[in-house]
Amino acid sequence: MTVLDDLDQPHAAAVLRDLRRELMVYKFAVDELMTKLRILSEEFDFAHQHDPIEHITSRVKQPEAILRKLQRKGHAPGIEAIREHIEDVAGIRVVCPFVPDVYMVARMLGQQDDVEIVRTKDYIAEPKPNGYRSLHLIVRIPVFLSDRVEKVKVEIQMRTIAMDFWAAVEHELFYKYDGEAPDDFAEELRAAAVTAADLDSRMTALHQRIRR
Ligand code: 0O2
Repeated sequence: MTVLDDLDQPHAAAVLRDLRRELMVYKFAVDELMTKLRILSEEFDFAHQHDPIEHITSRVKQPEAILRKLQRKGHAPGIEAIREHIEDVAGIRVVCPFVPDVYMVARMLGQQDDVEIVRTKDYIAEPKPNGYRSLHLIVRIPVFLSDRVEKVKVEIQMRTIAMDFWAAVEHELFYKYDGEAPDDFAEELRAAAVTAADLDSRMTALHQRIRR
């Protein structure tokens, strides 16, 4: 249920069309950041014979999903409310081979003049109670339009391949169970997250041995 359900079909379509137009800047912000990340990946690989990025994905949230989230958080619909309260309209996921790569890529990105780090949540240093690990950055970058410059927030989730595997499977399992998972699930998932963290440590140790 969103505000759209209270409107007749032509009005709902008009609201969605306006919203899609306003949301274009989020796509441009994602495009800019994807280019920055690809440059870091390629240039670092050339200079150091190691690519710190395994792969990158991105998405811009659908207008209906944004309106639902806004409503869930108790805010009236509108672009201003979206800008202020929804920080993951634009999302990028950076998957790295090793844990040190995650922090290095985050640092290299944060050092760029036009990238402002608004907030960092380090779920690698402090995993969530269910075992979820990732480094989350909310960044703000300028998008240069034909008649103005807009500062746009993007959520960047950074994690290793092992963390990504765990998060993807956990999401799939809970989606299937619609949040009503059997009791022993939580403990199993936490244990699997510890195994993934152990795998990360062992792979990083091997990588460091080879580099030496
Ligand atoms: P989706 O469908 O991936 O976008 P917010 O809810 O964004 O207002 P919060 O709760 O502080 O604020 O956000 P947080 O903790 O930074 O997490 C936001 C996103 O991280 C989630 O987005 C997920 O993508 C991911 N995430 C966080 N915790 C977990 C977890 O336990 N398991 C998995 N698989 N992913 C997680 P959304 O909007 O929930 O979902």
